[in-house]
Amino acid sequence: MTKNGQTQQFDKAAFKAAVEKHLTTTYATTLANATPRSWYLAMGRALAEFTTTNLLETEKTLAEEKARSVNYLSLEFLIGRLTGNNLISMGLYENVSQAMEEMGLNLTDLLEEERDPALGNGGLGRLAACFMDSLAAQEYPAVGYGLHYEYGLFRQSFVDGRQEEAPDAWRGAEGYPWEVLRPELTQQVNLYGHVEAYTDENGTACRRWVPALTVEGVAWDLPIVGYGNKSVYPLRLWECRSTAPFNLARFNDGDYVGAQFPALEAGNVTKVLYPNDNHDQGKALRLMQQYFHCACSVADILRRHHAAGHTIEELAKLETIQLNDTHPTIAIPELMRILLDEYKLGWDAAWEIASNTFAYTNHTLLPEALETWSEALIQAMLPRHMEIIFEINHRFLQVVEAKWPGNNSIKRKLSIIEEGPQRMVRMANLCVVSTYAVNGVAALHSELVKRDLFPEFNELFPGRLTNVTNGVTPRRWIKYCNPGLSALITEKVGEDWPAHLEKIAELEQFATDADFQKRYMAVKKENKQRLADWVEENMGIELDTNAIFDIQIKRLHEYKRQHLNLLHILSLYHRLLNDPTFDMHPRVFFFGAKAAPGYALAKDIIFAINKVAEKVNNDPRLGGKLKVVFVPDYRVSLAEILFPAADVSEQISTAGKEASGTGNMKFAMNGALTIGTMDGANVEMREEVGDDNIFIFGLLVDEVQQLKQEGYDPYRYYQADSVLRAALDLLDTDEFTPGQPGQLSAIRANLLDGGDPYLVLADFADYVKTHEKIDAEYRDQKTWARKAILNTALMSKFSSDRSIRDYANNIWKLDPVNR
Ligand code: 26W
Repeated sequence: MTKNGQTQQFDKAAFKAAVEKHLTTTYATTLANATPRSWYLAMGRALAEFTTTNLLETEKTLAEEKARSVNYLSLEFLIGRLTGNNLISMGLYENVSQAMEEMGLNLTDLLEEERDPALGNGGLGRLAACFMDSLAAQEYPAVGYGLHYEYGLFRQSFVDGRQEEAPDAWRGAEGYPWEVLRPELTQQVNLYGHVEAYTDENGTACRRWVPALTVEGVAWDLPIVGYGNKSVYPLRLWECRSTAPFNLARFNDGDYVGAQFPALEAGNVTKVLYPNDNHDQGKALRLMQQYFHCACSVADILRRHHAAGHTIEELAKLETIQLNDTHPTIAIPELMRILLDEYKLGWDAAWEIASNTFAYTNHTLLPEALETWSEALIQAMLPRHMEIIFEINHRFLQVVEAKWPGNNSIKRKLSIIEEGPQRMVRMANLCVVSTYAVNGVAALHSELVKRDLFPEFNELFPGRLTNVTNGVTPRRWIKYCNPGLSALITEKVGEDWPAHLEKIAELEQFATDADFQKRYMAVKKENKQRLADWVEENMGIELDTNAIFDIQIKRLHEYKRQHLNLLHILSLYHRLLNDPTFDMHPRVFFFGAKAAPGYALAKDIIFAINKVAEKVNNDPRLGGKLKVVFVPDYRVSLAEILFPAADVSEQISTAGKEASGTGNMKFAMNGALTIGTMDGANVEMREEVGDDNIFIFGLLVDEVQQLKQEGYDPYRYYQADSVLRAALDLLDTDEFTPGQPGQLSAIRANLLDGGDPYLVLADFADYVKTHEKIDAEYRDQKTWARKAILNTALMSKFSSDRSIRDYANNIWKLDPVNR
């Protein structure tokens, strides 16, 4: 531990004194009155003193070194609890545990006092958090830019099986101990108003934005601590405050304030995270969040750039801006506006800089998730940006004309503006046109981006579209969440695997070692017990850890097919009750998932699973063979208990729909075997572990497309398969909702009469058959252990350290700066 740069100055007595000082002076608590929560807060603040100092010093070094940096712009950073993770990165876990022990406190208990900062919805936000961790661990200069939402993703509870949402005040009344306010970084952000033409002192015709409203962006920094080094990078989150008093004369003048002026207070902009995942709602307040985020971030990037002594012409050389999906796209016209209107650069000079500064990551192919904004909305809120978007499009369409002369249908397809009764701005098209690199997030996904989503762009801009396969941080997702497995790995491969995951490949030689298998499976058993204890304590359901723990945790979405999993459970239920020859190893099916509050079918699926769980868990006829557990309020801190406890990982999306998935990687690292489709990163996981060590089923992407083209008829499968029919028909009875038949019918109706858009029925039979194979193989514990070990050993490709190196080498051209 001492070789870690951040630990060397650890002075236990001074640390204990600092904790006590924060307890009394920061949190106004006496030693006698201190609660576990106040101890946790005081400890957090004492630790944050180290990281704040290192953060400022890292900033200084990077400015002095004139280092090129990446700016990661994301509307979401699903960081999870910071205290435990930062202790590991600082190399202080043992020291602090001991210090607290001496004060009569248990570190593990204190860590439970921290609320999850849930500043993201799911995969995209969690990826951003893993990437920040890997940037810092490898010392690639970086700043993460996001929003300081007052309320994170809603808290979920179940009332009679139905999802209810409650606000998530993640900071608590006392504030979050790890965040530091940076008042000197405050930015002004303009909104609404009009554009005016004027002639400058040189007689040049210029344009400028005359805004109607100004709000303030206040910066909060969270420390991203480099594992085993001295670098600390900021995750800079902007909070919107209304400037008081803002320009009342303009504010009250109807000429300035358009008819669409929203009845909202400026202070509301960063109130709450939008809870949609993969579905674009097009709400004005969301556009305002996006612009607010971009305006603050771009201004801060330029401030840093100039503070380090660089000229604006050098921007693309020293800074790159990665757009995490299209959500921060408005940063592109924002930078163009500043270059044109404030720096007075000509269009070509400005475009040269902007288009060489931005890169864009695409995270989804689902048409309903591809963002478009109405021209009218942008025109009203950001009139100058709308002009600039038109100009970008105008020039781009000339390039299209040169490549495909006279071809209007290609122009219509590629245009940034979608024509129609309501003209819309296509943010993905704007990104592809205006960035120097576009990447998908897994090999298959990136191929589909090129082949199906943007084929003409790929022809027009050869080499721009590429792939960077996602990854996850082994610090949080193995070392922190699975201490038992970590100790075992360290014993076999040495202690530096968390920073060099290639090292775990050395475990392969122990896959057939009987003693190692036993110890590996004993760790799995302990982790299953930890989960079982949580379930018993929080849900009152008793579980047997000899059962197969089969887990599906991810946002609730039709394409992710939790209802396929449900149909399988119903088929088991049916067979256990009706087929005396049917035998199965006991199994517990776990679910964790939040549904977007407006997504009715997703909520119906949650309700159905909960109702089936209620019945199944209490039905003595099943002999305890089948249990269903839907953990409420699935979040990062619960994921940390669930991943290590899994025997089977459910990755069952319709082929072509899941861009990558990252939970799939966390499960496999922790020794769960995957049942999955040939989708997203499952494809590459199969390449790594080999076909024998993963359970692949279902239609391939091309088969899905072909079946749809031929005219898919779900009834055909319903009629041909009696097990499927029985499972589906159970949904139309009152078996799970006694006295109230029809309560679960919406799911059946969607699959049969709604056309089954995600081919659940087409994949059902193969899915069931593959689960039978899992059942058989689990009974041979030695074989299972070997396969589980191989999954851990062969996952090194999926460290987010590798993903970040791919970005740094192939896209950003970024070098590490060691402190
Ligand atoms: C505008 C509404 C909206 C909100 C969120 C549209 C799209 C999103 C995200 C892009 C959805 C998302 O989280 N996508 C997931 O990104 C992960 C990280 O790359 C992938 O692993 C998942 O496959 C992908 O679904």
